[in-house]
Amino acid sequence: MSVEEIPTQPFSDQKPGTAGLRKQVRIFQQPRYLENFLQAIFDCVTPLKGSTLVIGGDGRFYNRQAIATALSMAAANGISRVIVGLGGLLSTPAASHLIRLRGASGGLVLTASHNPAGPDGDFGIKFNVAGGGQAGEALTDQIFASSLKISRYLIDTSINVDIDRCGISTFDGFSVEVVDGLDDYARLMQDLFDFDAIRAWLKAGNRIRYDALHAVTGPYARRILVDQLGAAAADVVNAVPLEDFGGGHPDPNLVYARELVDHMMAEDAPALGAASDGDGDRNMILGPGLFISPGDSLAMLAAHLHRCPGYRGGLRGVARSMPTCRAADRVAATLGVPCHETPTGWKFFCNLLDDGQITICGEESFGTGSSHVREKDGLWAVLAWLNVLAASGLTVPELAQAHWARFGRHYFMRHDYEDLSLEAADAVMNALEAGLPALVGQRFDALTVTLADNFAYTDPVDGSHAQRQGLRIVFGDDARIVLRKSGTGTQGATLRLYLEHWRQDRLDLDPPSALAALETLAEQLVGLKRLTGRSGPDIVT
Ligand code: G16
Repeated sequence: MSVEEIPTQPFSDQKPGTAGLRKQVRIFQQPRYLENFLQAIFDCVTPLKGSTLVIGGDGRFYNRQAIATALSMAAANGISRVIVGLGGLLSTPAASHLIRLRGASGGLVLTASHNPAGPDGDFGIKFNVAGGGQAGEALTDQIFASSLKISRYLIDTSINVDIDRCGISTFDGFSVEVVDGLDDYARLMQDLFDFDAIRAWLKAGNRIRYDALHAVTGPYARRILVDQLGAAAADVVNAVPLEDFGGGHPDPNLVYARELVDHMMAEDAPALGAASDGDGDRNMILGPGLFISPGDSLAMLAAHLHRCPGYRGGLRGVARSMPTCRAADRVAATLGVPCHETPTGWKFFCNLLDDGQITICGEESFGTGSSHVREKDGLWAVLAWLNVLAASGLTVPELAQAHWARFGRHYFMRHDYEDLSLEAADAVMNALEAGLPALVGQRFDALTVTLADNFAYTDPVDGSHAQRQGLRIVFGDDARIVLRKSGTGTQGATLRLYLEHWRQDRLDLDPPSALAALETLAEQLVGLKRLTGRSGPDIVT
């Protein structure tokens, strides 16, 4: 071992956002940029010394270089063992699982999630703590503070490991174990779901179409859906992970997974359509001719999860992020379990999961997960749906119709205004916030504002406070308009407008028409188009 201490100067822009540090690749490629951020982590997270660290990423461009640097710096910073995914690949949920399974003190998850990849795309680093969850606000603040005063980093360039072969490489006081992350993850899924029932369901002629969007879940889906469950190999598409995700945008939604959507809207659509994102934590679910919104998917899974072996004991509680529609709240109320409303960001679910207060949680941004790991989990959601369909004998449209008939339907849409200047985005937020108090009690046709505020959250486990988490205008149980600034973009600012309208009288509308009146009201109250000068949103999901 030959540890070098390299002098450096701080960068001012290494503040982690909603899910770690996400930047354009070329920013990460600046000399010392990656090293500084990694050193800031090693300096803050002292339990890493002498213990185990997991490293893996979604395989995007720069993954391999970043892993090589991280290994050299881990060795120099006194970490005793690093577990790396074969080829540098680990889906985000598989990394979370590996951290838990191997009792690691933390993990580096190298991903910019659903953001495009390649030399002109994005890269990112998340630090996950022991237990598998994302670093909380306090730790990320410390890491940022440390990045601002960094003056040196430690590196041992003699560490050279072939990450394309499973096995253990030993150095003086340091070792690197390369593991096939698929094995452990597939075993976990087998413990949670009834693979026999799913196999029989597929054998009976039900088909699935799974689109991995050329990102990390391809090999996982092939192993589990094709090899273990018997789906046709041709039904798992875009399954080879590529460094640039095939030039696409690996975000499983109605816009970026268009090919899958078209397939599922066609005459001979299979029984279930699904896609996952760059790092495998997001999911999109479709039935023949029907898109299941993430908020509905959370609610429907919450209502049926007891059909899966890993959840036979029922749910302890449910949680959803604030902008996510309130469909899950109704299911939780019927089950007699609590439903928590948290700020956007999976890290806010982790304390509730660790404390055993919830079993399932989800977000409107196509994230669903459970207590099995501390990240959202795309393939888990797909397997949960498959298990529920196999066990209930219902089709996706039958299950959805029955759910809405029982609970009513939460029509939901999100409008994204991307690449705004920070000033323009702040001006919209500030203008709305200033007007919120005056809105309470006002009536707009059949809707009356019952609450209008900037959402704040007190963590019931550790008492920590998160303030200014998004502006919401609530019309009782009937409707909501929510506006928040994205925490994951890498260019300018993105504003997200969320529209939700609960209807019991009409269950068969298409969301744009069900939400047309609320959309007009949102423009009247928020004035996004007026204040930004845009003619409409860039993306509607
Ligand atoms: C990340 C977080 C999610 C969060 C999402 C929100 O997702 O992990 O918990 O819901 O960001 O993004 P935004 O702030 O842009 O609305 P991911 O999949 O990008 O890691």
